[in-house]
Amino acid sequence: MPINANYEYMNAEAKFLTAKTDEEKLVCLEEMLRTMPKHKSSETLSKNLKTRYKKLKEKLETEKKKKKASGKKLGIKKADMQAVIVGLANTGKSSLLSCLTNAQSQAADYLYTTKTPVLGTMNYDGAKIQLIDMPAIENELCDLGVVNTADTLLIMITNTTQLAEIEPFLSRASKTRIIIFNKIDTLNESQKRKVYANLQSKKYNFIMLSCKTQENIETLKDKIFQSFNKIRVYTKEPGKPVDKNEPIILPQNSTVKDAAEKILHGLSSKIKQAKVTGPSSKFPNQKVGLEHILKDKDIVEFHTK
Ligand SMILES: Nc1nc2c(ncn2[C@@H]2O[C@H](COP(=O)(O)OP(=O)(O)OP(=O)(O)O)[C@@H](O)[C@H]2O)c(=O)[nH]1
Ligand SMILES: [Mg+2]
Repeated sequence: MPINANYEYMNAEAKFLTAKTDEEKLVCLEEMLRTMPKHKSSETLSKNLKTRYKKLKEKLETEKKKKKASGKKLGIKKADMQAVIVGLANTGKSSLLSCLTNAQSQAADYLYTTKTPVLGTMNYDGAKIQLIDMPAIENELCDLGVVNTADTLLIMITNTTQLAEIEPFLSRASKTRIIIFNKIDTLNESQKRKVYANLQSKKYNFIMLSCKTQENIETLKDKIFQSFNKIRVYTKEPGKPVDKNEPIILPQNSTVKDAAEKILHGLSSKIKQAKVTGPSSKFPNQKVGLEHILKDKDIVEFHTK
């Protein structure tokens, strides 16, 4: 059908036919619609082009939405206590996750091994702490949304100069930070002293360790738990042994009443007194009132009479 197409239209059509991506095709279709002759005999063509344009645009928009959603899907369900391991490539983030949790995150001696966040749970005498190993922070695969919402940042370095490189990525992230200097097995005593003095002078909350030899890993676990300002309280039924697997996690300075409320949900008024054994008690099985302030690792026995 002769539509007396002009040069511009022919050119756009040629481009359309050789376009490789949908995005390119969409641009060409736009151009064809704009330059096509507008008269009676070209109405069908115009209709066809418009339909194709609309369909292609819709397809691209759905793809875009899907991509966005997959970023959100990573959207890890946040636990009560969550810490994220961040740092430059190859510093040992994935090795640390494997040291602290049962999760296995692939570790290797090349850059950008980790491509998506990997979750693990650190069991700290029954307290479950969620740890997330992230792709290297300078890599675009690193989802800063996850980093920004974590309670505690574990900033992993193997050289103190890396801190300045990491900082720009953390402008919106948690203020609770633990600097972890890894791979101390590769340093001699004098090098270690220098690193220590440097981090100390900046008043960082820091620790120097080795994922390879496990040196100081246990101390790091203590530090991570302390960063949340929570306490573990173990409850016990009269005459039964204490269950060390399921502590109640409470904010620091919580009382016996708070602990009762957490397990009895509104029925805490039934508790008349409690017996406490542990750091907050003067002696084992000390009888205390509901306003008694608990400490980490206390064992509480509730009495309704
Ligand atoms: N000598 C020594 N090597 C370590 C230590 N921790 C990790 N490595 C090694 O360092 C390399 C990198 O470790 P990864 O755990 O993959 O590092 P990563 O930070 O997760 O790396 P990306 O995911 O690429 O950002 C591996 O070859 C590890 O075996 C350590 O304490 N000492
Ligand atoms: Mg990794």
